[in-house]
Parts: sequence; structure tokens; C-alpha cells
Amino acid sequence: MRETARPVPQDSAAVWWPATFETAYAWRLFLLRPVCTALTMSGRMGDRNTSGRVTEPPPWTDTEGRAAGAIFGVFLPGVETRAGLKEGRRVARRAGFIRVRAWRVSERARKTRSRAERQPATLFDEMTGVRPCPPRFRSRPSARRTPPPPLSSPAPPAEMDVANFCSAAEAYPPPTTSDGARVAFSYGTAGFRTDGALLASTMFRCGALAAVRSRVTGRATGLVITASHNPERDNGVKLVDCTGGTLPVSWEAHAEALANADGADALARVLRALLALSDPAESLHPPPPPGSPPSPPPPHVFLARDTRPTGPDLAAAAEAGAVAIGAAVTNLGEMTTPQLHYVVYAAYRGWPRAEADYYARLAAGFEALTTAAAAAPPSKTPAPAAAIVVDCADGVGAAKLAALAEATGGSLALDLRNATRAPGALNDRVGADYVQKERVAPGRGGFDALAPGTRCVSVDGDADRLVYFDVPEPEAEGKNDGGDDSKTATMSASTTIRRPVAARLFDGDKIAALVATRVAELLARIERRRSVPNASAEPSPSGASSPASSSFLPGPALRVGVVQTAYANGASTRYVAETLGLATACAKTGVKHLHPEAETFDVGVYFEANGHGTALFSDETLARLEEARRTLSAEIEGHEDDEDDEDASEQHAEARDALGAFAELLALSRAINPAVGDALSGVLVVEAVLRAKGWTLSDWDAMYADLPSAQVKVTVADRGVIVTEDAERRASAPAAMQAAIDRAVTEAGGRARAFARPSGTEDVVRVYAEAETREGVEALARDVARAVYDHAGGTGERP
Ligand code: NG1
Ligand code: ZN
Repeated sequence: MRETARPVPQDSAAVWWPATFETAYAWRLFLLRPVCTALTMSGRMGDRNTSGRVTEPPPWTDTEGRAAGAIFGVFLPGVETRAGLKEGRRVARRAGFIRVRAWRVSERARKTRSRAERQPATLFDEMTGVRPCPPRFRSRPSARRTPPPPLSSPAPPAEMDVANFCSAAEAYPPPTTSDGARVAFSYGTAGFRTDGALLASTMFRCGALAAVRSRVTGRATGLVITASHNPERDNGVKLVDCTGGTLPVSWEAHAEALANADGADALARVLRALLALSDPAESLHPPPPPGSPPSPPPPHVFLARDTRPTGPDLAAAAEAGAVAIGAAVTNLGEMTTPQLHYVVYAAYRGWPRAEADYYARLAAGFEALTTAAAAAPPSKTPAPAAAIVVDCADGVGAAKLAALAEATGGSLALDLRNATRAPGALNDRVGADYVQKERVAPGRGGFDALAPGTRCVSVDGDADRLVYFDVPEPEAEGKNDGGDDSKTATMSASTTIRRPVAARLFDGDKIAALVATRVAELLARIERRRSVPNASAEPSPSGASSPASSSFLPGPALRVGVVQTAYANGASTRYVAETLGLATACAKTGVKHLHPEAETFDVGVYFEANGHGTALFSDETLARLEEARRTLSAEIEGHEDDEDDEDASEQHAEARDALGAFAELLALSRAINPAVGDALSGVLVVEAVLRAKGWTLSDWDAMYADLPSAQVKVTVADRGVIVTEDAERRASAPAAMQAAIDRAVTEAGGRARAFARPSGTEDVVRVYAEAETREGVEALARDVARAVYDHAGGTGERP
């Protein structure tokens, strides 16, 4: 982890001088300045285009705006006094020495890394004997005009240097198409996402956006460079808000305005407009903790990336953007998306936020969860704890899952497959998206050779999604290969992909149902209801069952809800509403929509069908649970002597049982990532719940039977022509398309349902269909795909 606690001026050099020489040395350089300037302009200072971007706008800037000779600016006495030597003087007082630092950035260096690295030391270096900065810093754009304050200083002023940013942005020109048009960027379901080679300018600008957001909210924000489940050549950026959640939807337009600003003037205009925003628009949820000053001080951006080959350069661009406008950056290197969310979440709350703290929290939660569950043993014997076989999608999750398993001290045994960094391997016929959409085992990793029923998990490229699955009896192989004819597609010289093997899938809907079931069971023990799962009860309008008056949790019953999207299988929604008696809600696709909806509940479980989700316990709920647990624990201790009284002993047993339920519920809240959906914490929670219930995968599968469903992609000329409503379950435009979909659904009959919506991460329209039979759903999906093709400008072959 490299923490740049404050902007680091790039291409810098430092040297220590005896303090007694300070004045004499500075004045000598001041007097030498005209000579040096002339030398620089004549090219004898090294690169003819050398430009200084130093402590102050130099007074001798030439007509082209270049600051020839400015490398000496740092030694001007006035500048020394104000900034450069302040630090030195402090040190000098202690040790009798001062430190002086000079900055140099060449125009060419900013354009070409390799050339910059070959650049010879300047005459200045030779004259002064100053050690040149390490080559890795040389290609970066200038940091900012003023040298950073010492580490111990208070929060930097929230002034941002738009002019410096705009000039640094010249090194990141926006891409153009082959006919010279500007590529337009739109903030999709989860940020900007496209071919990684096109993203440098967007990344640079997103760095600045994260910085501005940090300034406006007064807290650190985050930025993660990933394209999740997309192919390896793609990349993308997801912005993380200061609370640890996604960037508020209202700011997406700002992000687009910045990414698409054409030219320095437009860029400056957009930035100035953003800087004029005095509050974050949406209220921060929860409000920042009162009293303590924000740490780290704003503007500050946490940065991480997944394992894509374009990641390092794009991370450097994002960092440069944030630094150029005056923010400090903590570059965390490779991390899963949810880990970066957690870092920002923890910083917001003043919690320890190192990667090790994340593992420690999850592992401790898992241990507490399994300990609490063991105290109330399940009716059935738990399945023997064999290693869970994990498909890591050849992504960033591999190393992180290994670290998590280690943190649990062996209580979570994982057999990690597809954990390579082979070129082109990421998400290629492996990973959660592939397994969920195709309903087959990963194409690599030896999953076809596993014993039937082996517990398997697949995560996606940035490890924010997970699905469970197992492989069937060998004779079932090939029966459900989705019509895929790629029996031996070759991915690389050394890897052969076999025929897809059908998988029994446990997707996000099933995970949500499992977690919600456990929460409902624990609450029933706390609230002394004996009716969960509740097969008969009508769900109450609020989704909350009223507790018995003797509930161990004083106050109103907790409102538990499950939030899904239109892609949730109808059978799962029915199970949650009718069997569990819990509230359900449908949000638009993308965690940015599900998360806020889940926050409206005391305990909100949200999952997309693709396995992206988590469970949120509101702060008030956690405080209530903790308080009630403490009270109950004290009461139990106070009545230890009543064991002989039969009634008292029964009550005592109930109270002990409730105490165990409190402990498990609180442990659950710690084992799960509270900031966003997380495959790593998802594995912990699913394992703990299965162990607590003593369930095998078949028990879990028996919860409800999915309705047959199908997903198809249709390509159209402009997917923007489709406008959706009703949480994307219908299209308000094109009207003829929706009318045709309605006809197809009616024809399919029964519990059939279908919709079409433009993807926010790929240039396709996604069609979803669900019906009572497999034949019915295939026909429905085909008819809806045709409706899209015919009425929304389909391209290529008609479905
Ligand atoms: P799009 O491409 O907008 O459907 C996909 C997933 C989302 C979400 C995002 C972010 C489906 C149907 N859609 O969005 O749920 O995970 O990617 O990665 O799976
Ligand atoms: Zn993902």
C-alpha cells in the first residue's frame, strides 16, 4: 500500500544543506537566475521544452506559456520563506540543516513515459549535485503549484486549482473515433465502462470529480478502476461516495459533464460550477459522526484497481487528476471493489481502515456467527466441513480470498481455482456472471471433475458478486448446455475449454432468501414469535410482524425487507413475501438503486439476481439490539438461582435462546460488508447460515423452485431509444415495442412476465423472460427479443 498522504510533486529532487548556508545560497541562486534562464532557453539545460511548474507562476514565463528556467523558482527567497523552507527551518532548528526541493516537469515527459525516462539529468542537477528523482515519477504530470504542507499541518484549505488541472489535463486528451468525432462517455449502471484504451482522459477527470466531491462533502471519497464482469480488454471506473456507498445519482450528470467537456475552457467551466456547489445535494446517510475532525482531511481520494492490464496506467491517470486539482490520494493498489468501499466507509466513521482491518472484522464476525449458532444446534447434523471450491474468475478476488481464509484461522477452508493472471483469462468463460447467465459450471478449473454435490462458489472479476452452484451427476452432463456448441474452444495454448457442464445454481435471489430466512428466524426467537417461517400469514403492509408483548426487544418490531430488481425470479419474491411474510421492494438495476431502498428498512437485505448484494442493519437497529442484548444478559445473570422453579426455568431457557439469537444477529452484521455487496463477506455469511441450519445445498435448493427464466441480448443502433418505467419492468418508449411485449406475455399465460431494458454496462438491450415452462419461456424470450429488434432499431441478424 502506498499512501500519498498529501500531493506529491512529481519529478522532484531534494537535498540537505547546512542551515547556515541558507540565505547566502538562496541569494546566490537569485542573482544567477538571469544566467540560468538564458541557459534554459538556449536548450543547454537539457530538454528545450523543459517547463517549470514549481512553487509559484514564474514571472519570466515566455510567450508560449512555458516557464523556461523556472526550476530555480523554488529558491527565490520569498518563496523559500513562505513554503519551501518552512519545513527546513523547523528541521534546521533541531538538526542545524535545511532541506530544499526543486521540481521539474518537461512537456515531453508528460507526453511520453519512455522518452521521459531516458531524459538526461539537467544542467541543474549537475550544478547542484541534487539527486534526480526516481524514473517512475518522471512521466507523471505536474502535481500542483504549491508544495504540500508538512504532514502535521491541519487540513489543507479547500481551494482547488482549476487552472493547474486544466493545463495538466492536456496530457490526457479525450479519445476520438476513427472519423475524428469525440467519443461520448455516459455514466452507466456502475460508472463509466468501455475499452480500457479509451479511458485515460475519463479517469483523469474522474480523479478530479472524486476530489471535488470530497471537498463538497468534507470527507474522503473513493474511486475504483474495474470493469467487473466485462472482458479483460474493458475497464471502467466506479466512484465511491464518502459514506462508502455509490456516487449519488444526482452527481452522475456532473461526472458525465466533466468526462465529456470539450477543451480547456469547457473543462474549467464545469469544474468551477462544481466547485460552487456548497453542499452534497443528498443528505449524507448517516450524517458524519459529530466532533471528530475528518480523517484523512479532505479533499482526499482513496484509489484502488482490479487486475486488468490497463489498470496501472489508468490508476496513475486518476491519481494525477485528483492531485492536479489539489487533493491528496491514497493509492491502495489492487483491491476488490467492496474492499475499497469498505475503506471509505471505515474512514467516514473513523474506524481502522487498513486492508488487514477489513479481514479482521469479517473473520471476527464469522467466528462470532459460527460460535453463536453452535450454541443453538440445528435439528439436523451439519454437513462435514469440506473445502469450498471457488472459481475466482482469474480476477482480483483470488488473492483476497486467500487472505480472508487465512484470517479465519482455517475455519473457512477454500480451494481456489481460476486464480491465475494468464493474459486474456479474466472473466473468460469463468466467473459469477458466466455461471449465473449460462447456468453452467465455469469453463475452466476442473469443476466438471468434482464429486456431484460439491459446494462451489463463483465470484466475478472484481469480487463484488457471488453465486453458489454444484455440479450434477455425470450422466446429466450435456443435457443443459444452453445450446453451446463450443466443445473445445481454445483460450490459450495451455488451456482447453471443455463442453459446459450444467450447474445447479444458487443465485442472488436464493442467497437473499437464505439470509432473510435466518434474520427472520433469529428475530422470531427475540420477539418470541413461533411462526417463522410463516407459510400462512398475509404479509402485513409494512412488512413487519407485530411482536408479542413479551418481546425481548423493547419498542416497535424491526422492519425487515428484501429488495430485488426486475430480474429477481418471481418464485423468490413470492417466497419472501408469502412464506417469510417479509416486505419486498423492487428497485432499478444497479446497487446504487437497491442500497438506498434497503436503507429504508431496519434490516434491509438486498441482492441482484446476479449475486451482488448485502444486508444492511441501520445504526439505530444495531444500537437497539446491542442494548437489549446487554439488558437480557444482565437479567439472566441475576436469575441464575431460579433454576428449580419450573416456570422460571422455562422462561430462563427462552431468555437464553433469545440471547443466542441476539449474539448471532449482531455477529451477522459484522460478518457482512456494510458498505456494499461483497463476494468475500457473502461466502462467510452463506457458510455460517448453512452451518447454523445444518443445511446441505439440497436443503437450500428446496426453499423454493425457480420459475424457468431466460435472458437474451439484442443489439440495436441506439439503445437510448428505450425508456423504462416501473422499476424497469415496462418501457414507456417505444410504445409499439411495449405493446408487442404485452401481447407476448399474455400469450405465454400463467405467471409469465417479461421486459426489455438497455444495459448500462454493455451496448446491448437485455431481454428477460419468465414463464411456467421451459418451452414457454424460450418462446417468450424469442418473441420479446423480436419485439425489441423490430421496434427499437435492431441491428444484425433478427432473433
Ligand atoms: P446492466 O449491464 O446495466 O444490466 C449489469 C448487471 C447489473 C449490475 C451491473 C454492474 C444484470 C442483468 N445486470 O448491469 O445487475 O451488476 O452490471 O456490474 O446482471
Ligand atoms: Zn463486479
